[in-house]
Amino acid sequence: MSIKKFMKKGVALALAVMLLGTAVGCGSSSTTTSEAPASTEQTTQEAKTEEAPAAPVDEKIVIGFSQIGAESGWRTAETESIKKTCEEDPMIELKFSDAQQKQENQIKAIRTFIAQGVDAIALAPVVESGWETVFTEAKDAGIPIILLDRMAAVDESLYTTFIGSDFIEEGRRAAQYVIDTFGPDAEVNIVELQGTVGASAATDRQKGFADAIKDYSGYKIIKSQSGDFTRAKGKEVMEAFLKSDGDKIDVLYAHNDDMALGAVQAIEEYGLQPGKDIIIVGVDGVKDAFQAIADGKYNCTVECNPNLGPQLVQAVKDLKAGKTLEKWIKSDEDVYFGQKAIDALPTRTY
Ligand code: GZL
Repeated sequence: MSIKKFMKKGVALALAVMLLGTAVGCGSSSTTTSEAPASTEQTTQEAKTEEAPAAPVDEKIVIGFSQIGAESGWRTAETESIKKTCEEDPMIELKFSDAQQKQENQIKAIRTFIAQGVDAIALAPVVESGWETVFTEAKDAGIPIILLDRMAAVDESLYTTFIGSDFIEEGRRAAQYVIDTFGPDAEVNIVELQGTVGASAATDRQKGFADAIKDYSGYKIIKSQSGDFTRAKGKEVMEAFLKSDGDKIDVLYAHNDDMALGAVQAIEEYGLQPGKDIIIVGVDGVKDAFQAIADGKYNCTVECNPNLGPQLVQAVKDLKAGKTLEKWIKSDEDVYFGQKAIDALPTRTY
């Protein structure tokens, strides 16, 4: 049931309760004032029976969630967080759709959710563009859209809130690790594995990193290409980088750990030592990156929190309760390298 319909039903019920309550209230005010107060429990019980029945508690909140796919460990962790949070909450029903990395599948899923009259639509938009029409359809149907972990390039009026990270800051943090490692006056050749072309996580991580190194003339990005956020593609693209620039490469900056971990394999097969001959910085904070740091094959991971289930469910409940949400519900994150990463490894959840 959409929130709009629920609100109408709720209003009708409230009116009924008021009319009923008034009728009962008129009768009861004479009886309750005349009777000696019973025990608290009994009074409470009497008070309850005099009130109209509460709204039915079995009204589940239905969330339609269009997930991008399962391209990385981070993505899988996000899916698990959302499914687990919903499964554990008796007030929530989750309708889940896996788009297999295709925007057209996400658009189809959104239209299905609209037809089903869900209370809210959650979407991790695979790319930023192409959402205007279907978001307008959801708005016309009175169904709020909650963006998860990536942004959509639409007017703010077409979505309720964005729950996710500051990707520009993540890119900046990755660059800061490199600057702290080599020093501001060093000559540093960097190769960059970009995420999915058109995804806000890729666009902004690239921007944040580039902005942070622009004042250091010795820092040069000598190659930059998309590895589509996957290990396989990250390995393939790194093989090409090594073929063209092998011994010139000082640093690999990857928009996610999965691509960087694929690149670690390529670097080893090429005959260099990942983490030593080539310094490696990724984003996400997946457990395998922490393990690679502990193994001396990786240097730094900038955390990006995928555990958005609790924030999503809370946001939908707040919406249903008529609350106004912040336009951006930002995730708190950290940067891990060296002994700090090794110490955190046993506690990592994804
Ligand atoms: C970030 C998310 C990105 C991750 C990747 O919020 O969109 O997509 O960094 C994932 O691992 O593929």
